[in-house]
Amino acid sequence: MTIQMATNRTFTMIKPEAVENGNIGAILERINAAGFRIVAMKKTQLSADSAGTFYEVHKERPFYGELVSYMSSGPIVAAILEKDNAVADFRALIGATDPTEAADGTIRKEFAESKAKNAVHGSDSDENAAIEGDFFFTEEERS
Ligand code: IDP
Ligand code: MG
Repeated sequence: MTIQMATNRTFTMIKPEAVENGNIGAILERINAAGFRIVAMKKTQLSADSAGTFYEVHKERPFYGELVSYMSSGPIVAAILEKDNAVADFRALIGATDPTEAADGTIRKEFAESKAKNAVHGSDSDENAAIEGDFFFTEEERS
């Protein structure tokens, strides 16, 4: 029997503007090239209610309303990714929240339009990676 550690997983979304701009394939290619395995993946659209729940931790931030309406404005691709040190390595791959501050070679530097429309989501901790993956995928889909 093999025991799988949950700590080598992260969760990502390809955000509405990146889907709209036809960048799903290019972004997935970057994710694969960086050594992440796709555990689960789906294209779907969040309702305003679901986006509000997903981003509830940001409820008090001034951009919360803008974020919720943007994230429910069109289809997204949600995925659970696996790799050693997944959370930190994925944050390094996507780069800073604001693409003008993102390092060269990062996904946000290449694909993001703005600090709000920044192409991809990446979990910020192992705990949130598990919560966010559970939000989109059933236990069967995650195994
Ligand atoms: P992160 O996605 O790099 O972890 P967070 O601070 O967790 O950044 O913010 C969540 C999301 O909210 C960002 O990815 C971005 O889409 C949006 N956001 C963050 N800061 C701003 C802002 O100052 N204006 C507009 N949208 C923002
Ligand atoms: Mg965050």
